[in-house]
Amino acid sequence: MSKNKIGLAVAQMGPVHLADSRTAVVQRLLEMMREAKARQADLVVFPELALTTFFPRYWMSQEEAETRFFEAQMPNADVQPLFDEARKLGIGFYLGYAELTPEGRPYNTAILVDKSANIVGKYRKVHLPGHVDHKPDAPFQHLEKKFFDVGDKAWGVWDTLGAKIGMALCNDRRWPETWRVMSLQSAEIVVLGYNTPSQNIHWDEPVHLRMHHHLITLQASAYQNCVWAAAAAKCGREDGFHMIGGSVIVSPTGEIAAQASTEEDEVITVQADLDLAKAFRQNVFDFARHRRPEYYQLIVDRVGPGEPLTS
Ligand code: ING
Repeated sequence: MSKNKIGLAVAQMGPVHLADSRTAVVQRLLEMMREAKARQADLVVFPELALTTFFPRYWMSQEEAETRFFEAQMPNADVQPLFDEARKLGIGFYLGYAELTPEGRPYNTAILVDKSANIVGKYRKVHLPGHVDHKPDAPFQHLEKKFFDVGDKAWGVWDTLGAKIGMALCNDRRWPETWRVMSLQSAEIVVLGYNTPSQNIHWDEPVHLRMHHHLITLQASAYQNCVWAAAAAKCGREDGFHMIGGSVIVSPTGEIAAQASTEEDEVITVQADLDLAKAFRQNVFDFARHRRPEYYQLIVDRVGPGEPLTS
């Protein structure tokens, strides 16, 4: 990492099948961590729920889900090799996993780990998509609203690894509020993992739109908030259920600086120039000079659309 640059890597994961053990998954993560380090990365971003298959696609009891797919400790014996390797290599990482707290609360969680393998930040997913009921006629379920509690705090920003880094998870990226809360905390980089099914179970959505919406969301949000965005997919066919790839590193200009081209384990890297955002922060998006929060009240006051304010 030079003065104003940070080596940014995204480690996209191909499918994790029900039969894949956490040990086998961690071996794949280790390989990509080493490759990221070999490419001078200071931080490597792994996907959401990286240690298991995307289990919210299956109907099961909360107890079964927590037993099979949640982590009661972090780190734990399965993932300790990842922390050990990070310390040995001197690289930080973002990891998404299903967290079961000591109090028994279930969250869709991500952690930010520094080069000494300390967990410096934790984020619990706020925007939970999907449903709580069983949809037996659907090709698969999307039960994040059933298996996870809504996160217990807003998006944070941590000054670590030489940059101010914010964390989000998957569906969060579709909501502009996610990004603004972090850019108002002076974030320079936003990292996130995602598992995005290519098929929509609610209506017959053209499949190309999944990738289109994924990319425009990240490009617009990076530009409008003057941040680098690094997004890691878990993708491909997990036991036959397809999820989009398209892992990407987007610059504060809104341009794609690196993008995965497979639906397998794949590392992409950029030496991210943190000064690239300066011109945008000092001009177009000089928040202090141009924003008018006194007119934004509806954004906080209303959950859904209401009556026009005009009489
Ligand atoms: N997955 C999807 C995502 O937001 C989704 C769910 C897809 C919601 C497309 C709306 C439209 O990328 C997760 N895990 O949030």
